[in-house]
This record gives sequence, structure tokens and C-alpha cells, in this order.
Amino acid sequence: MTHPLPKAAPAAPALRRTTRFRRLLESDELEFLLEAHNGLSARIVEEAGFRGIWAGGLCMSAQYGVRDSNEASWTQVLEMLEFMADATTLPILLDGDTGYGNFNNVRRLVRKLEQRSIAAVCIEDKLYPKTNSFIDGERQKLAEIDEFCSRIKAGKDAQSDDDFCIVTRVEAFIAGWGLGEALRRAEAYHAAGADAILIHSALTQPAEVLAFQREWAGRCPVVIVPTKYSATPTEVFREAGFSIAIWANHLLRAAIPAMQACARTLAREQNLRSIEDDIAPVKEIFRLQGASELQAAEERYLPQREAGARVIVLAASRGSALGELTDERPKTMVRVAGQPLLGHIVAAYNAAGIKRITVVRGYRPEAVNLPSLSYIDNPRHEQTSELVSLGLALAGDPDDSRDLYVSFGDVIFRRYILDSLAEAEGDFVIVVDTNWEESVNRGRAADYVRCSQPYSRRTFAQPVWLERCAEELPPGERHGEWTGMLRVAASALPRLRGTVSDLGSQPGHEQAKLHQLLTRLAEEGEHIRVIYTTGHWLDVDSLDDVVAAGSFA
Ligand code: SPV
Ligand code: MG
Repeated sequence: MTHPLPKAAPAAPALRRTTRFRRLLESDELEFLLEAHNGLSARIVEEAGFRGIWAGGLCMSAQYGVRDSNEASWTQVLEMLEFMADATTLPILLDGDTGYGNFNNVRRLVRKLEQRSIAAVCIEDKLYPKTNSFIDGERQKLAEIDEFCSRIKAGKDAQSDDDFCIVTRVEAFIAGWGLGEALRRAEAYHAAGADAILIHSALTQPAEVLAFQREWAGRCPVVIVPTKYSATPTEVFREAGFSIAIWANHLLRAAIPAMQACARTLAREQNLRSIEDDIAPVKEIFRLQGASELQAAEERYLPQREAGARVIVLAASRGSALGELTDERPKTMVRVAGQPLLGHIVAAYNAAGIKRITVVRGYRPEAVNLPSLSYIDNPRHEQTSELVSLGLALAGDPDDSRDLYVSFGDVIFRRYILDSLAEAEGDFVIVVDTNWEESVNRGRAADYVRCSQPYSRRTFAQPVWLERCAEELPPGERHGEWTGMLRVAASALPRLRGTVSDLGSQPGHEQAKLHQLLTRLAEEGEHIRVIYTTGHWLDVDSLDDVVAAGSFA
């Protein structure tokens, strides 16, 4: 649709639509208008290369589902015209029926049309309410010539743009009068100020309009609507010197059989496959609506949101310590409090607005099947460990434009832990539990950390950095236990990739774990920010943990 971009280079000032329409009318060539009945069809007319639009009463009333007998009010017509004018740059000639009343209605109509960028109006010499010329044409009553001329004069006096055109439609042939009456009327309308005559005929041959055109002898431009004499070669109109031929109803008539066939097929077949190949893709609707312009505008006007982070969940291992609970599924799919551990993890990220989650599967991959996640498989999960899985996930998604969160498929956590990870500044941020003794007391493996300073009230104000992370760390050096939660800023992802691949090329790398990666990053001089917490997360390693997870979740 017409969406001028403010930053576009200034184009040569376009001629007004009124001026362009007047030029079509007055050009020596035969010009064409095609019917449109709403914004979408107007857009289609313009894209096809037409230089003007006929906003026809028949098709506009039909698209409202009413008859061409002034059943739609003139303001309803006006409202649709506004959409059409917005949807195109083309001049629009409104089929204004009789002008919807007397001279007074016509002058108000003209003012309203100018306000809505409509280039011209055609009024016909019948009485309000009119009906379509092809329905009992002979019974239609014509207006008194003087009275109709008053409509023309009032309309011309009302226009403020000199190029606004009033086309007057002579219905003498339709109503069964002859050439003499047609000419008498045309002459009077021309004298009253009409810019052009539309001579209408319901015959299947162009005899009437050609006879008129000969006698009229170019006193002003003549417009025709060859709906009934459709077999006539266009060359005949061109040679006769008509100004404009209006294809008055053909887009609507093209759409009707297409819609009927689609509706019947769907009613019969009850499936979409039967029609999908025959209809426009949804993206064609978006294109015609100008959706891409809105997207560009959003980028220009809306505050830029962060690209949205992504998550890698490492969930390849079976977790055989859980016994038969993992016969059929890996630990991450063991259910606690109504859903698998993975479901709790996904819910926490989703609640923080993070939707793009990749899960690395290994054991029983088919059982890891929650919707709306991406999956990467580590087929060598029995011989390999966390670093290999992370490497596979990184290799599977080269997008380094968003922050990355790394989680373990068996670690569940309260939402606020994620928030504190998200809020902390730094290229690398980890969450560390100060209560490391608990894991010692329960005799389980843990990733202990040594930091730049132990937790104290001062760490609230001063950043704390990771120095070392290991399962074997002398108790005197332990400041906490890593929860397994890591955030890497988008800008640091290339460095993370580099270190992962360096470590991955060293002997024994297949068994390497993420605590080794963290230590290596720290040794390389990366600042790994530590956020201290106490509790509110759970690493599910044993059957006891499964029970505990039930009340935790
Ligand atoms: C229209 O398209 O509404 C017209 C032309 O007025 S006709 O239907 O031929 O009368
Ligand atoms: Mg009409």
C-alpha cells in the first residue's frame, strides 16, 4: 500500500490524482480503468499497471452483499473509498450513481470526495434511488434535463481543485430512447459544465455508442463501459476515438468463481490439502497489506528490544543413579510435581521471556520430546561428557547475536536465580551456592569454586570473580558450589567457541566437563562474574533428590 518512507530520497513531486485523471480523460490515446471495490482490489489494480480505478457501484454494493439500488448508504461508499485511496496512488473515478439526491447532495458529495483524494465522480441522469442499468433498463425513469443540469452545476461549483472531474452518464439508450435524446442530453450536460460524457448501452454490439460518438464529434471526451458488448475488439474503441474504456466489474467476477470453487471443495473434502495449491499463500496477503513497511517502521519507532537470549540445556546423560526410573527415558524426562525436570527448566526460562531453547539429547533421544524446543543429538553420549555436548550445540547454531544461557537437564531452580543471572553485568556470569557443605554432607560430587573473595556483605557492592572450578578442590579453598548455571554475553560467544574447541582438541577431552571449561576461561584471563546465592536450586542426582524435587517444584 502507499507507505511513503520519511527517509526515502525526495521523489519528483507527483502530480495530483485529479490532474492525472484529467490527463487520462483528455489524452489522445484510449485509456483504461479497471474496477476495484475495496482497498485490496485497488492495490491489485495498481500493481497490474493500470493508471486509474473505477470504484463501481455494482461491485462495491456487491462486496457489501447488497443490491446496486442505493442500499448501501453514500457514507458507506465514502468510507470504502477512503480505504481504496489509502491503498493506492492511482486516481479513482467514483461511480456516484445519481449523486444520491439533488444538487445539494451532489455538492456535498463533491466536497467529501475531494477531502478523501478521490479524483473524479460520475453521476447518471436517473432518480434516487436508482438501480443497475442492466436490470429492466427500459423501465428506468430518467431525470428532467434541467434538474440534472443543476446537479452538474452545483457539483462543479463545489469543487476546490480545478482538475476534479465530473463525468455525466447518459442513460437515454438504457431507458429505451434513441440517439436524438442521448445527444440532446449530452449537449445540455456539456453546457452545464460536465468534463466528459459516459455513454452507456446494454446492447451486445457497440452500435449505439459508436453512433453517439460519431454524432458527438469530440465536443468533449466520451467514456464507455463495454460490459455487454464485450466481444468487440478494443481496436474498434480506439479507432472511434473514445477517451476511456471502463472494465467495470471484472475483478469481482474473477473472484466469485474462485471463491465458490474453494468453498465447495472445502465443504466436500473437509481438508485443506485439496485447495492449498490453488490459493494465494498467506504471505501474499501480508505483502499486499504492506506488512514489511510496518516491520521497518517498528524498527524505526519502537525502542529496540534485546534480541532475546537463547539457551542450551545439556541433557544427554542417562542418570543411572535413578535406577529403573531411567530405563525408558533419561533423567531430564523423569517427572516430578506433574512434569519432567526439563519441563520445569523450560517453564523457568519461558517465564523470563526466553523461548529459544536447544536441548542436547543422548540417552533415549526419542523420549525427550517436549514441544517448541530444538534438539541436537550427541550419539556418543556414553563415551563423551559435557564439553562435547556443548560443542555440538554451539556448532549446531552459529547465531552469536544473542546472549547464551547454559543449563543442565537435571538442575531445577527458582525463577529469581535466573533473574539475577540475567541482571548481572559481565561477559561470563555464573551462579554459585555459598552452602557447599551440604553436598559434602550428602557425599555427592559437586563443582566447587574458588573466587576472588568469599561471600560477605561486601560482595553485594564489589564484583566477585571466579578463580577456579573443580570437583577436587581443597576444602580450605572452597567458597561455594557452582549451580551449573552460566550466562555468556553475545559479544563473548566467539571466545567461548574458541576455548571450547581448544579444549576439545586436547587429550582426554571426551571426558571434559564444564567446570574445566570455566577454569580454562579464567586462566585465559576472562572475567567470570560470580553471583552468590544460597539454596533455591536442586541438582537431581539420586532417588532422594527426586523426592526432594517434588516438594521443591
Ligand atoms: C457499475 O459498475 O456500477 C456501473 C456500470 O454503473 S453498470 O453496471 O454497467 O451499470
Ligand atoms: Mg453503477
